[in-house]
Amino acid sequence: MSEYFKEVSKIEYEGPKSDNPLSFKFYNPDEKINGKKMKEHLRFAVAYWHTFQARGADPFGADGSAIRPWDHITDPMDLAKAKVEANFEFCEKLGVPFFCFHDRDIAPEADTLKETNKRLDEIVAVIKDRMKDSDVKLLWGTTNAFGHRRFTNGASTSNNASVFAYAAAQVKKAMEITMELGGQNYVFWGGREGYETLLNTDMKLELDNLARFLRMAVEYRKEIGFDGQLLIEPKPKEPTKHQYDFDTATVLGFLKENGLDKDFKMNIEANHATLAGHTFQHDLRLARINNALGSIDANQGDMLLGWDTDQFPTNIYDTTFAMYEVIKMGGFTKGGLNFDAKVRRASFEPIDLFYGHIAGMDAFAQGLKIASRIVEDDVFDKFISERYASYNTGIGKEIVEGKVGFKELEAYTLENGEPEITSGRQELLESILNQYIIGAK
Ligand code: XUL
Ligand code: CO
Repeated sequence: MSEYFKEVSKIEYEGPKSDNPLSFKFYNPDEKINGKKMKEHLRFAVAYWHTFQARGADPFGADGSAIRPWDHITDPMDLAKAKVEANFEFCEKLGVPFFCFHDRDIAPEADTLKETNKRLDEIVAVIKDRMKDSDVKLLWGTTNAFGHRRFTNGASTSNNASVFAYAAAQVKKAMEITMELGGQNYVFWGGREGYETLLNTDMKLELDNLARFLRMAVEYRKEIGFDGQLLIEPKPKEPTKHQYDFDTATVLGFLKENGLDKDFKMNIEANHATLAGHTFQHDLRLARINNALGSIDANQGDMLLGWDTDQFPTNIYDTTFAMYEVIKMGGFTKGGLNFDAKVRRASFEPIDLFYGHIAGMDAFAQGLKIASRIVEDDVFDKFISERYASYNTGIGKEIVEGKVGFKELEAYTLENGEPEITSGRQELLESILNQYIIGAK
């Protein structure tokens, strides 16, 4: 077995004051937070595509800048096998318990679907074999039905029925291998499921076909007995101008409209939420209160740029708010925190892959610690319940219980006159939050 990251040994927790860049400052996997180990709260995953496939390319440098320890391997299948080894070594050295992949990340596409599936089987066998002596597991699998030119006009929302069929065949196989590898979830990210112009688009048919496609996936999941969660990952734009799975609210409505809301949960990505004009926490909250928060793609965007920069998450406010939602939903069941994040083009050395993940893991460990103190002290929830106390008694209670209508409310208002309103205290709450963020509380 080859070792790809020779300069790195197992990353250990050394505490907040350590100067060792290859150590955790805050992520202490076995430390208990509210009776549960950090590693069980956080359930980190490495994204195969960013870590083992991405080359630091951009529209002005398509060749990429990355230097990788497998660059000397030229045969595509040998390279795919090398990346399996590199993945397990990387996850084990970081102590990351999961990884995630698209079908085309783990095995290169061949000339025919039959040949491509054969290649997948060969690599799946290698992964399965390696899993035997490793604790590293598969968090989720997905399909790349957006990269190949056949998907230029979409996959399940393509104008071409044969493309719809191709995508279905691909999801079928990807779901099978996800199940074979013990994957705990299967993700649908829309890829090119959207459109550029209504001058050439039958929007109604495309949306109906998307629902038909998801229904087929639900049926096939049942048929093969896959017990992983099915997740939809919303994103508002990029690659298409109008992505159908715009944000959590849109997806929830779509699922309800099509009777699919019991079958799917959400995989919320930070950078996708912000591209939709929401905060990360907004989408997490909306999913949580609808019992639909399945898993998280942990990254962050650049607020000055309008595209999906997929940076490693280092913003402690965001990781705190995210872990607040996770704690409030009672923790992940099958989901986790997948680093759908890539190192910058200028961070081209293999070691940067470690620095990126360490930064993200430490930021989420801090977020977890801070959020759990906030939950424990009941700071904001207490304020919120007092703020809405008028709905607990009197007319408020009657509104909530559906006992009054417009006529009764008019009579109430005529009798009681002008309502007394209260301050929202936003600035006070923000400064209390800062006390938690800096660790004073
Ligand atoms: C694209 C994105 C994908 C999905 C999986 O923006 O986030 O990598 O997470 O297809
Ligand atoms: Co993602």
